[in-house]
Amino acid sequence: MKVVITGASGSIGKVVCPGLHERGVEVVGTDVVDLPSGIAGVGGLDLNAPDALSALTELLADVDGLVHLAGIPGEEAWPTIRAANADTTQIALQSCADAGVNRVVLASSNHATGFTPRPADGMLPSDAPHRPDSFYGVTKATMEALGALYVERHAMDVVSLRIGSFRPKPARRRELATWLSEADGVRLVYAALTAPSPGHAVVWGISDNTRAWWDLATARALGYEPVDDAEAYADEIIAEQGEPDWFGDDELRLVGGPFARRDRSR
Ligand code: 15L
Repeated sequence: MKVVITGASGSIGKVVCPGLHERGVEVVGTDVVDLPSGIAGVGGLDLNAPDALSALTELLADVDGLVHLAGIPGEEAWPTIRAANADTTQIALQSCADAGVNRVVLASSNHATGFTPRPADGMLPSDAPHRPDSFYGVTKATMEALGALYVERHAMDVVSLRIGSFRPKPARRRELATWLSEADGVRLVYAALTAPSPGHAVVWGISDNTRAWWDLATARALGYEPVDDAEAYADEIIAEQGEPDWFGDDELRLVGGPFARRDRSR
């Protein structure tokens, strides 16, 4: 399998590119900045440039899939984040349609649903409706909607990953539930690339965390088998920050945690 990965120099790309390569996937990385050494591909490719569509389409010849990780990973002014996250997603999907690439994995985010409260009991399904907590979250909701459109129009398979907290290790109480380990991140992207005919699947991207409340059933249905559990860090985190109140504290009770604040103007 050969895949193009946008945002190859970003925090997720730097892990996923070598991780997929180790699994036998031929990886072609792209990024607006230079690529890290060891990642093959094209640096300096700006997906907002006027020739981005043709440049990416050309790169996608003879490729089996695209993993779109490029974008800004947090809140920004609307024109900036719309261009970086929403416009580039449309370019990525249209390039795939033009090049005949039928499998796309999109790096969505939990922040597309950030104002969603924890259910009184049970798990929150991965198709929880959009309740974005930021302009960033709106661009991720848009990303998922664009994915759905291209599945309908072009019979593509698009998997949108509502990624939690992708870090080497969890550091805050919220991350006891939302952590996605680096190794599980690679497992998830690999499953999204290889699952037979998912259509448009929207799945949570977290590890097998004991304290998770986001339902991994749809991710597991793709073949994702997470191995890591943030619980390994629970004693350390709780000793430092105190016992979490999962239904009282907004940072723990709402999907988007610190992003889901009503007092933010942008
Ligand atoms: C995200 O989508 C962000 O890119 C990342 O910086 C974290 O804030 C993460 O979500 C999270 O929710 O922990």
